Amino acid sequence: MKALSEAFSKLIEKIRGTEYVDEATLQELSRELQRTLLKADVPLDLVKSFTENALRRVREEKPPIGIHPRDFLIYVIYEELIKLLGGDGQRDFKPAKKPHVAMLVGVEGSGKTTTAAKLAKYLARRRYRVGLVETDTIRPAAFDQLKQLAEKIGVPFYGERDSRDAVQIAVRGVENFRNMDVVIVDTAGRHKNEETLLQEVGTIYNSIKPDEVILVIDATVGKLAAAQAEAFMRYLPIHTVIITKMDSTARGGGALAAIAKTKAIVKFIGLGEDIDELEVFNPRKFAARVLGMGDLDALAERVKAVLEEEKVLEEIETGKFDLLLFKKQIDAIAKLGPLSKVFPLIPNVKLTDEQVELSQKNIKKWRAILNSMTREELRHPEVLNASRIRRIAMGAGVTPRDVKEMLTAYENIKRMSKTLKRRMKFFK
Ligand SMILES: Nc1nc2c(ncn2[C@@H]2O[C@H](COP(=O)(O)OP(=O)(O)OP(=O)(O)O)[C@@H](O)[C@H]2O)c(=O)[nH]1
Ligand SMILES: [Mg+2]
Repeated sequence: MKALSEAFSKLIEKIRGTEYVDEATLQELSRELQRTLLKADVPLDLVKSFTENALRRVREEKPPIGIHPRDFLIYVIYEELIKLLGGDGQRDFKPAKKPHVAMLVGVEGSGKTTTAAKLAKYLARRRYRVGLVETDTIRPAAFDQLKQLAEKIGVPFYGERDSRDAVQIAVRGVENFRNMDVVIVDTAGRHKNEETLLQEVGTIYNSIKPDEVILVIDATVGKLAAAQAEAFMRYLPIHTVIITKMDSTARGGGALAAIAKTKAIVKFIGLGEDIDELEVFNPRKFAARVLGMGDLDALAERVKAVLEEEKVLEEIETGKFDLLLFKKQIDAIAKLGPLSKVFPLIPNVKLTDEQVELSQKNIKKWRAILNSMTREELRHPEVLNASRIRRIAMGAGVTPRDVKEMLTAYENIKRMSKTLKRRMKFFK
Protein backbone atom coordinates (compact mmCIF):
# COMPACT_ATOMS: atom_id res chain seq x y z
CA MET A 1 0.00 0.00 0.00
CA LYS A 2 2.77 2.38 0.95
CA ALA A 3 4.93 1.32 -1.98
CA LEU A 4 1.99 1.74 -4.30
CA SER A 5 1.14 5.21 -3.12
CA GLU A 6 4.79 6.22 -3.28
CA ALA A 7 4.99 5.18 -6.93
CA PHE A 8 1.78 6.97 -7.79
CA SER A 9 2.69 10.10 -5.85
CA LYS A 10 5.95 10.29 -7.78
CA LEU A 11 4.04 10.07 -11.02
CA ILE A 12 1.62 12.80 -9.97
CA GLU A 13 4.53 15.00 -8.89
CA LYS A 14 6.03 14.53 -12.31
CA ILE A 15 2.80 15.51 -14.04
CA ARG A 16 2.51 18.58 -11.85
CA GLY A 17 5.99 19.58 -12.86
CA THR A 18 5.38 19.41 -16.60
CA GLU A 19 4.76 22.65 -18.40
CA TYR A 20 3.32 21.27 -21.64
CA VAL A 21 1.44 18.03 -22.01
CA ASP A 22 2.52 17.11 -25.53
CA GLU A 23 2.50 13.73 -27.24
CA ALA A 24 6.03 12.81 -26.12
CA THR A 25 5.19 13.65 -22.51
CA LEU A 26 2.00 11.64 -22.74
CA GLN A 27 3.88 8.62 -24.06
CA GLU A 28 6.45 8.81 -21.31
CA LEU A 29 3.87 9.27 -18.59
CA SER A 30 1.81 6.42 -19.91
CA ARG A 31 4.82 4.08 -19.78
CA GLU A 32 5.46 5.12 -16.22
CA LEU A 33 1.81 4.63 -15.38
CA GLN A 34 2.00 1.11 -16.79
CA ARG A 35 5.08 0.30 -14.75
CA THR A 36 3.39 1.58 -11.61
CA LEU A 37 0.25 -0.46 -12.19
CA LEU A 38 2.24 -3.60 -12.98
CA LYS A 39 4.21 -3.14 -9.79
CA ALA A 40 0.89 -3.10 -7.96
CA ASP A 41 0.20 -6.44 -9.64
CA VAL A 42 -2.75 -5.13 -11.62
CA PRO A 43 -3.57 -7.71 -14.33
CA LEU A 44 -1.93 -6.91 -17.65
CA ASP A 45 -5.16 -6.55 -19.63
CA LEU A 46 -6.44 -4.03 -17.07
CA VAL A 47 -3.16 -2.12 -17.18
CA LYS A 48 -3.49 -1.89 -20.94
CA SER A 49 -7.10 -0.80 -20.98
CA PHE A 50 -6.43 1.65 -18.15
CA THR A 51 -3.63 3.46 -19.98
CA GLU A 52 -5.37 3.27 -23.34
CA ASN A 53 -8.55 4.77 -21.88
CA ALA A 54 -6.67 7.48 -20.04
CA LEU A 55 -4.67 8.42 -23.13
CA ARG A 56 -7.69 8.42 -25.39
CA ARG A 57 -9.64 10.59 -22.97
CA VAL A 58 -6.81 13.09 -22.63
CA ARG A 59 -6.43 13.29 -26.41
CA GLU A 60 -10.09 13.32 -27.37
CA GLU A 61 -11.90 15.06 -24.58
CA LYS A 62 -9.51 17.98 -24.31
CA PRO A 63 -9.31 19.89 -21.06
CA PRO A 64 -12.49 21.86 -20.48
CA ILE A 65 -12.35 25.63 -20.28
CA GLY A 66 -10.31 26.87 -17.35
CA ILE A 67 -8.70 23.52 -16.52
CA HIS A 68 -4.98 23.19 -17.16
CA PRO A 69 -4.06 20.20 -19.35
CA ARG A 70 -1.94 18.65 -16.61
CA ASP A 71 -4.77 18.98 -14.09
CA PHE A 72 -7.07 17.38 -16.61
CA LEU A 73 -4.59 14.51 -16.98
CA ILE A 74 -4.53 14.00 -13.21
CA TYR A 75 -8.31 14.14 -13.17
CA VAL A 76 -8.54 11.47 -15.87
CA ILE A 77 -6.08 9.20 -14.06
CA TYR A 78 -8.04 9.69 -10.85
CA GLU A 79 -11.38 8.85 -12.46
CA GLU A 80 -9.96 5.84 -14.32
CA LEU A 81 -8.36 4.58 -11.13
CA ILE A 82 -11.70 4.78 -9.35
CA LYS A 83 -13.25 2.79 -12.19
CA LEU A 84 -10.44 0.23 -12.01
CA LEU A 85 -11.13 -0.22 -8.30
CA GLY A 86 -14.81 -0.93 -8.82
CA GLY A 87 -16.37 2.51 -9.22
CA ASP A 88 -18.57 4.61 -6.98
CA GLY A 89 -21.48 3.00 -5.23
CA GLN A 90 -23.00 2.02 -1.93
CA ARG A 91 -20.77 -0.31 0.04
CA ASP A 92 -21.73 0.07 3.64
CA PHE A 93 -23.08 -2.89 5.58
CA LYS A 94 -26.87 -2.56 5.69
CA PRO A 95 -28.68 -5.65 7.02
CA ALA A 96 -32.03 -5.88 5.25
CA LYS A 97 -33.65 -8.50 7.48
CA LYS A 98 -33.30 -9.94 10.97
CA PRO A 99 -31.12 -11.78 11.47
CA HIS A 100 -28.85 -11.01 8.57
CA VAL A 101 -26.70 -14.11 8.26
CA ALA A 102 -23.25 -13.51 6.79
CA MET A 103 -20.86 -16.35 6.11
CA LEU A 104 -17.12 -15.83 5.74
CA VAL A 105 -15.18 -18.08 3.38
CA GLY A 106 -11.61 -18.06 2.12
CA VAL A 107 -8.41 -20.05 1.79
CA GLU A 108 -6.18 -20.88 4.73
CA GLY A 109 -4.69 -17.91 6.51
CA SER A 110 -6.52 -15.31 4.46
CA GLY A 111 -7.75 -13.65 7.64
CA LYS A 112 -11.32 -14.98 8.03
CA THR A 113 -11.33 -15.44 11.79
CA THR A 114 -9.70 -12.10 12.49
CA THR A 115 -12.03 -10.41 10.02
CA ALA A 116 -15.12 -12.07 11.55
CA ALA A 117 -14.22 -10.41 14.84
CA LYS A 118 -13.37 -7.09 13.19
CA LEU A 119 -16.69 -7.06 11.39
CA ALA A 120 -18.55 -7.97 14.59
CA LYS A 121 -16.91 -5.07 16.37
CA TYR A 122 -17.63 -2.71 13.49
CA LEU A 123 -21.32 -3.67 13.60
CA ALA A 124 -21.60 -3.74 17.40
CA ARG A 125 -20.29 -0.17 17.45
CA ARG A 126 -23.16 0.72 15.13
CA ARG A 127 -25.59 -0.73 17.65
CA TYR A 128 -26.35 -3.97 15.86
CA ARG A 129 -26.71 -7.04 18.04
CA VAL A 130 -24.18 -9.46 16.62
CA GLY A 131 -23.47 -13.15 17.22
CA LEU A 132 -20.27 -14.93 16.15
CA VAL A 133 -20.28 -18.59 15.09
CA GLU A 134 -17.12 -20.72 14.64
CA THR A 135 -17.52 -23.77 12.38
CA ASP A 136 -13.85 -24.58 11.82
CA THR A 137 -13.41 -28.12 13.15
CA ILE A 138 -10.09 -28.74 11.47
CA ARG A 139 -7.68 -26.23 12.89
CA PRO A 140 -7.50 -27.14 16.59
CA ALA A 141 -7.07 -23.58 17.87
CA ALA A 142 -9.84 -21.99 15.79
CA PHE A 143 -12.50 -22.40 18.49
CA ASP A 144 -10.44 -20.61 21.13
CA GLN A 145 -9.19 -17.99 18.68
CA LEU A 146 -12.64 -16.68 17.85
CA LYS A 147 -14.03 -17.26 21.35
CA GLN A 148 -11.30 -15.08 22.83
CA LEU A 149 -11.78 -12.37 20.23
CA ALA A 150 -15.55 -12.45 20.85
CA GLU A 151 -14.98 -11.99 24.59
CA LYS A 152 -12.56 -9.17 23.95
CA ILE A 153 -15.13 -7.19 22.00
CA GLY A 154 -18.08 -8.29 24.15
CA VAL A 155 -20.02 -10.14 21.47
CA PRO A 156 -21.75 -13.52 22.12
CA PHE A 157 -20.06 -16.58 20.67
CA TYR A 158 -21.28 -19.98 19.54
CA GLY A 159 -19.03 -22.97 18.87
CA GLU A 160 -18.75 -26.65 19.68
CA ARG A 161 -15.26 -27.54 20.80
CA ASP A 162 -15.55 -31.27 20.35
CA SER A 163 -17.85 -31.56 17.37
CA ARG A 164 -16.48 -32.64 13.99
CA ASP A 165 -19.54 -31.64 12.01
CA ALA A 166 -19.08 -28.13 10.65
CA VAL A 167 -22.45 -28.12 8.91
CA GLN A 168 -24.39 -28.97 12.06
CA ILE A 169 -22.47 -26.38 14.09
CA ALA A 170 -23.41 -23.76 11.49
CA VAL A 171 -27.09 -24.74 11.60
CA ARG A 172 -27.23 -24.76 15.41
CA GLY A 173 -25.20 -21.55 15.63
CA VAL A 174 -27.57 -19.64 13.35
CA GLU A 175 -30.56 -21.06 15.24
CA ASN A 176 -28.97 -20.03 18.54
CA PHE A 177 -28.67 -16.42 17.33
CA ARG A 178 -32.03 -16.18 15.55
CA ASN A 179 -32.97 -13.10 17.60
CA MET A 180 -29.85 -11.17 16.73
CA ASP A 181 -29.56 -8.48 14.06
CA VAL A 182 -26.52 -10.06 12.42
CA VAL A 183 -24.98 -13.52 12.65
CA ILE A 184 -21.43 -13.92 11.39
CA VAL A 185 -20.38 -17.47 10.56
CA ASP A 186 -16.65 -18.21 10.31
CA THR A 187 -15.56 -21.26 8.31
CA ALA A 188 -12.43 -23.36 8.02
CA GLY A 189 -9.57 -22.56 5.66
CA ARG A 190 -7.25 -25.43 6.28
CA HIS A 191 -8.37 -28.65 4.64
CA LYS A 192 -7.03 -31.81 3.03
CA ASN A 193 -7.21 -30.02 -0.29
CA GLU A 194 -9.02 -27.23 -2.04
CA GLU A 195 -11.74 -29.55 -3.26
CA THR A 196 -12.82 -30.72 0.22
CA LEU A 197 -12.72 -27.14 1.50
CA LEU A 198 -14.93 -25.89 -1.32
CA GLN A 199 -17.32 -28.79 -0.86
CA GLU A 200 -17.63 -28.10 2.84
CA VAL A 201 -18.40 -24.39 2.45
CA GLY A 202 -20.80 -25.31 -0.37
CA THR A 203 -22.68 -27.65 1.96
CA ILE A 204 -22.74 -25.11 4.79
CA TYR A 205 -24.10 -22.58 2.32
CA ASN A 206 -26.93 -24.91 1.28
CA SER A 207 -27.76 -25.74 4.89
CA ILE A 208 -27.98 -22.25 6.36
CA LYS A 209 -28.77 -20.25 3.20
CA PRO A 210 -26.97 -17.10 4.41
CA ASP A 211 -28.05 -13.67 3.21
CA GLU A 212 -24.50 -12.80 2.32
CA VAL A 213 -21.40 -14.80 1.49
CA ILE A 214 -18.26 -12.81 2.13
CA LEU A 215 -15.06 -14.00 0.52
CA VAL A 216 -11.96 -13.06 2.51
CA ILE A 217 -8.85 -12.60 0.39
CA ASP A 218 -5.28 -11.87 1.40
CA ALA A 219 -4.05 -8.82 -0.57
CA THR A 220 -0.60 -10.33 -1.04
CA VAL A 221 -2.03 -12.68 -3.70
CA GLY A 222 -2.46 -9.64 -5.94
CA LYS A 223 -4.03 -10.37 -9.30
CA LEU A 224 -4.50 -14.05 -8.37
CA ALA A 225 -7.41 -12.83 -6.26
CA ALA A 226 -9.64 -13.20 -9.32
CA ALA A 227 -8.84 -16.91 -9.75
CA GLN A 228 -9.47 -17.47 -6.06
CA ALA A 229 -12.84 -15.76 -6.25
CA GLU A 230 -13.77 -17.74 -9.34
CA ALA A 231 -12.87 -21.03 -7.65
CA PHE A 232 -15.27 -20.27 -4.79
CA MET A 233 -17.92 -19.02 -7.19
CA ARG A 234 -18.15 -22.50 -8.66
CA TYR A 235 -19.47 -23.81 -5.35
CA LEU A 236 -21.45 -20.95 -3.89
CA PRO A 237 -22.38 -17.37 -4.75
CA ILE A 238 -19.92 -14.74 -3.59
CA HIS A 239 -21.80 -11.55 -2.74
CA THR A 240 -19.06 -9.42 -1.30
CA VAL A 241 -15.34 -9.48 -0.70
CA ILE A 242 -13.11 -8.31 2.09
CA ILE A 243 -9.44 -7.87 1.23
CA THR A 244 -7.12 -8.21 4.21
CA LYS A 245 -3.48 -7.28 4.82
CA MET A 246 -3.66 -4.21 2.62
CA ASP A 247 -1.11 -2.77 5.04
CA SER A 248 1.57 -5.32 4.31
CA THR A 249 1.86 -5.45 0.51
CA ALA A 250 2.23 -3.36 -2.61
CA ARG A 251 -0.08 -5.76 -4.41
CA GLY A 252 -3.31 -4.59 -2.83
CA GLY A 253 -4.20 -2.51 -5.86
CA GLY A 254 -3.89 -5.57 -8.07
CA ALA A 255 -6.13 -7.62 -5.79
CA LEU A 256 -8.73 -4.87 -5.76
CA ALA A 257 -8.65 -4.45 -9.54
CA ALA A 258 -8.80 -8.21 -10.14
CA ILE A 259 -11.84 -8.52 -7.88
CA ALA A 260 -13.56 -5.52 -9.47
CA LYS A 261 -13.21 -7.33 -12.78
CA THR A 262 -15.12 -10.35 -11.45
CA LYS A 263 -17.95 -7.92 -10.59
CA ALA A 264 -17.87 -8.96 -6.94
CA ILE A 265 -18.02 -5.97 -4.62
CA VAL A 266 -15.20 -5.24 -2.21
CA LYS A 267 -16.96 -3.89 0.86
CA PHE A 268 -14.18 -3.70 3.41
CA ILE A 269 -10.42 -3.76 3.53
CA GLY A 270 -8.26 -4.96 6.42
CA LEU A 271 -5.37 -2.68 7.28
CA GLY A 272 -3.64 -4.45 10.16
CA GLU A 273 -3.78 -7.23 12.71
CA ASP A 274 -5.56 -5.10 15.25
CA ILE A 275 -9.29 -5.63 15.66
CA ASP A 276 -10.05 -2.01 14.77
CA GLU A 277 -8.14 -2.08 11.52
CA LEU A 278 -11.08 -2.63 9.20
CA GLU A 279 -12.32 0.06 6.87
CA VAL A 280 -15.29 0.42 4.53
CA PHE A 281 -13.76 0.31 1.07
CA ASN A 282 -14.34 3.52 -0.80
CA PRO A 283 -12.65 3.48 -4.24
CA ARG A 284 -12.75 7.28 -4.45
CA LYS A 285 -11.03 7.79 -1.12
CA PHE A 286 -8.67 4.94 -1.77
CA ALA A 287 -7.65 6.34 -5.17
CA ALA A 288 -7.08 9.79 -3.68
CA ARG A 289 -4.90 8.27 -0.98
CA VAL A 290 -2.92 6.24 -3.49
CA LEU A 291 -2.35 9.29 -5.66
CA GLY A 292 -1.27 11.17 -2.58
CA MET A 293 -3.45 14.19 -3.15
CA GLY A 294 -5.94 15.65 -0.76
CA ASP A 295 -7.51 18.11 -3.16
CA LEU A 296 -8.48 15.67 -5.89
CA ASP A 297 -12.17 15.85 -5.20
CA ALA A 298 -12.09 19.61 -5.47
CA LEU A 299 -10.40 19.23 -8.84
CA ALA A 300 -12.90 16.56 -9.93
CA GLU A 301 -15.79 18.79 -8.86
CA ARG A 302 -14.39 21.65 -10.86
CA VAL A 303 -13.87 19.56 -13.99
CA LYS A 304 -17.35 18.11 -13.67
CA ALA A 305 -18.88 21.55 -13.24
CA VAL A 306 -17.17 22.76 -16.41
CA LEU A 307 -18.20 19.65 -18.30
CA GLU A 308 -21.77 20.16 -17.10
CA GLU A 309 -21.55 23.75 -18.26
CA GLU A 310 -20.37 22.61 -21.67
CA LYS A 311 -23.20 20.12 -21.84
CA VAL A 312 -25.70 22.86 -21.08
CA LEU A 313 -24.18 24.99 -23.81
CA GLU A 314 -24.69 22.12 -26.19
CA GLU A 315 -28.30 21.82 -25.13
CA ILE A 316 -28.69 25.52 -25.70
CA GLU A 317 -27.34 25.11 -29.19
CA THR A 318 -29.93 22.48 -29.94
CA GLY A 319 -32.61 24.97 -29.03
CA LYS A 320 -34.56 23.67 -26.02
CA PHE A 321 -33.66 26.62 -23.88
CA ASP A 322 -36.02 27.37 -20.99
CA LEU A 323 -35.38 28.97 -17.61
CA LEU A 324 -34.67 25.57 -16.10
CA LEU A 325 -31.72 25.14 -18.41
CA PHE A 326 -30.72 28.73 -17.75
CA LYS A 327 -30.77 27.92 -14.03
CA LYS A 328 -28.68 24.79 -14.53
CA GLN A 329 -26.17 26.85 -16.40
CA ILE A 330 -26.00 29.58 -13.79
CA ASP A 331 -25.54 26.91 -11.12
CA ALA A 332 -22.73 25.30 -13.10
CA ILE A 333 -20.99 28.63 -13.56
CA ALA A 334 -21.40 29.47 -9.89
CA LYS A 335 -19.61 26.24 -9.00
CA LEU A 336 -16.57 27.21 -11.04
CA GLY A 337 -15.51 29.62 -8.37
CA PRO A 338 -14.63 33.28 -8.70
CA LEU A 339 -15.40 34.46 -12.20
CA SER A 340 -12.34 36.68 -12.16
CA LYS A 341 -10.38 33.40 -12.33
CA VAL A 342 -12.55 31.84 -14.99
CA PHE A 343 -12.95 34.59 -17.56
CA PRO A 344 -9.30 35.18 -18.44
CA LEU A 345 -9.12 31.54 -19.49
CA ILE A 346 -11.93 31.71 -21.97
CA PRO A 347 -10.79 32.50 -25.50
CA ASN A 348 -12.27 35.61 -27.08
CA VAL A 349 -13.83 36.85 -23.88
CA LYS A 350 -12.18 39.97 -22.56
CA LEU A 351 -13.91 41.65 -19.69
CA THR A 352 -13.06 44.66 -17.62
CA ASP A 353 -12.87 44.24 -13.85
CA GLU A 354 -16.17 46.06 -13.46
CA GLN A 355 -17.86 43.74 -15.91
CA VAL A 356 -16.56 40.70 -14.06
CA GLU A 357 -17.77 42.13 -10.78
CA LEU A 358 -21.15 42.88 -12.28
CA SER A 359 -21.45 39.34 -13.61
CA GLN A 360 -20.53 37.93 -10.24
CA LYS A 361 -23.21 40.02 -8.58
CA ASN A 362 -25.75 39.07 -11.20
CA ILE A 363 -25.07 35.41 -10.73
CA LYS A 364 -25.81 35.62 -7.04
CA LYS A 365 -28.96 37.62 -7.63
CA TRP A 366 -30.10 35.45 -10.51
CA ARG A 367 -29.64 32.26 -8.53
CA ALA A 368 -31.84 33.70 -5.80
CA ILE A 369 -34.47 34.69 -8.34
CA LEU A 370 -34.42 31.34 -10.10
CA ASN A 371 -34.66 29.56 -6.77
CA SER A 372 -37.84 31.46 -5.98
CA MET A 373 -39.56 30.24 -9.12
CA THR A 374 -41.79 27.22 -9.36
CA ARG A 375 -40.92 24.42 -11.68
CA GLU A 376 -43.79 25.42 -13.94
CA GLU A 377 -42.41 28.93 -14.21
CA LEU A 378 -38.94 27.63 -15.05
CA ARG A 379 -40.31 25.31 -17.69
CA HIS A 380 -42.79 27.79 -19.17
CA PRO A 381 -41.42 31.30 -18.66
CA GLU A 382 -44.34 32.67 -20.69
CA VAL A 383 -46.66 32.28 -17.66
CA LEU A 384 -44.72 34.97 -15.79
CA ASN A 385 -46.97 37.97 -15.28
CA ALA A 386 -46.68 41.06 -13.07
CA SER A 387 -48.07 39.39 -9.95
CA ARG A 388 -45.87 36.32 -10.31
CA ILE A 389 -42.85 38.57 -10.84
CA ARG A 390 -43.73 40.48 -7.64
CA ARG A 391 -43.98 37.22 -5.68
CA ILE A 392 -40.66 35.98 -7.07
CA ALA A 393 -38.93 39.27 -6.29
CA MET A 394 -40.20 39.13 -2.70
CA GLY A 395 -39.01 35.56 -2.30
CA ALA A 396 -35.57 36.38 -3.66
CA GLY A 397 -35.18 39.63 -1.75
CA VAL A 398 -34.80 41.68 -4.92
CA THR A 399 -36.93 44.18 -6.82
CA PRO A 400 -39.35 43.24 -9.63
CA ARG A 401 -37.05 45.24 -11.86
CA ASP A 402 -34.19 42.81 -11.10
CA VAL A 403 -36.41 39.93 -12.12
CA LYS A 404 -37.30 41.67 -15.35
CA GLU A 405 -33.65 42.38 -16.06
CA MET A 406 -32.80 38.73 -15.63
CA LEU A 407 -35.66 37.78 -17.94
CA THR A 408 -34.32 40.18 -20.54
CA ALA A 409 -30.86 38.63 -20.26
CA TYR A 410 -32.42 35.21 -20.61
CA GLU A 411 -34.34 36.30 -23.72
CA ASN A 412 -31.15 37.71 -25.24
CA ILE A 413 -29.25 34.51 -24.67
CA LYS A 414 -32.11 32.54 -26.10
CA ARG A 415 -31.96 34.65 -29.23
CA MET A 416 -28.20 34.34 -29.41
CA SER A 417 -28.31 30.65 -28.72
CA LYS A 418 -28.12 29.65 -32.36
CA THR A 419 -24.67 31.12 -32.71
CA LEU A 420 -23.44 30.44 -29.22
CA LYS A 421 -20.45 28.20 -29.35
CA ARG A 422 -19.00 26.84 -26.14
CA ARG A 423 -18.40 30.27 -24.83
CA MET A 424 -19.92 32.24 -22.04
CA LYS A 425 -20.26 35.20 -24.34
CA PHE A 426 -23.51 36.41 -22.84
CA PHE A 427 -21.77 37.79 -19.81
CA LYS A 428 -20.18 40.47 -21.94
N1 LIG B 1 -1.12 -7.25 8.67
C1 LIG B 1 -2.32 -7.81 8.71
N2 LIG B 1 -2.48 -9.05 9.19
C2 LIG B 1 -3.71 -9.59 9.20
C3 LIG B 1 -4.84 -8.89 8.70
N3 LIG B 1 -5.92 -9.70 8.84
C4 LIG B 1 -5.45 -10.84 9.40
N4 LIG B 1 -4.13 -10.80 9.62
C5 LIG B 1 -3.25 -11.83 10.18
O1 LIG B 1 -3.27 -12.96 9.33
C6 LIG B 1 -3.09 -14.15 10.07
C7 LIG B 1 -4.19 -15.16 9.72
O2 LIG B 1 -5.41 -14.66 10.19
P1 LIG B 1 -6.67 -15.58 10.55
O3 LIG B 1 -7.78 -14.68 10.87
O4 LIG B 1 -6.31 -16.61 11.55
O5 LIG B 1 -6.88 -16.27 9.15
P2 LIG B 1 -7.92 -17.41 8.78
O6 LIG B 1 -8.37 -17.17 7.40
O7 LIG B 1 -8.96 -17.51 9.81
O8 LIG B 1 -6.98 -18.68 8.84
P3 LIG B 1 -7.47 -20.23 8.80
O9 LIG B 1 -8.57 -20.33 9.76
O10 LIG B 1 -6.28 -21.03 9.15
O11 LIG B 1 -7.91 -20.47 7.41
C8 LIG B 1 -3.09 -13.73 11.52
O12 LIG B 1 -1.77 -13.65 11.98
C9 LIG B 1 -3.73 -12.37 11.50
O13 LIG B 1 -3.30 -11.55 12.57
C10 LIG B 1 -4.64 -7.56 8.18
O14 LIG B 1 -5.57 -6.87 7.71
N5 LIG B 1 -3.37 -7.07 8.20
MG1 LIG C 1 -9.66 -19.14 10.89
